[in-house]
Amino acid sequence: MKIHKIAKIATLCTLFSAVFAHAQFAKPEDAIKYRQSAMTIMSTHFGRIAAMAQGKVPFDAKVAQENEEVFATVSKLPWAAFGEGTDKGETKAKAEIWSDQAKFKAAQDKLLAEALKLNAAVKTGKLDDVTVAFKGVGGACKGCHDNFKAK
Ligand code: ASC
Repeated sequence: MKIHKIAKIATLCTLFSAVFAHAQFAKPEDAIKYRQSAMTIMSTHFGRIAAMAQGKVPFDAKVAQENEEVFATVSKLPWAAFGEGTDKGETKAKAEIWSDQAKFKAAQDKLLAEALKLNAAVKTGKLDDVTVAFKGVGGACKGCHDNFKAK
């Protein structure tokens, strides 16, 4: 395939994905519900790892891995649902999400980086490793909530 043709296809792919991301949700309230649902799933599965890291339930490496797997996947999802016009309604999302998008993006990247460390930690099967990574992820959750989520 000729280079210019590949470039053309790449451009079209970018355009379509941008349009698709915008058209992913029919209504702003759909986006709000979607991102809140994803956060609920994240919290549920992270919470099961947290319980082990905090010594509230016995450590089970397999259970930690299973929960991390769901957390890792779902933690990629909420961000596309913070589009323009989704700042009003049943949401605690602060205006700063849209007025300081670079900072909000950095907070997402921080979470995804910490989630990668949690992935490595659960694979070692060692509670000490999981505990360290758990704190990293928890800190990323809290940091973002402090800046971007209303009380
Ligand atoms: C959770 C959860 C959060 C974060 C946050 C970390 O399990 O539901 O929102 O951790 O409490 O400080």
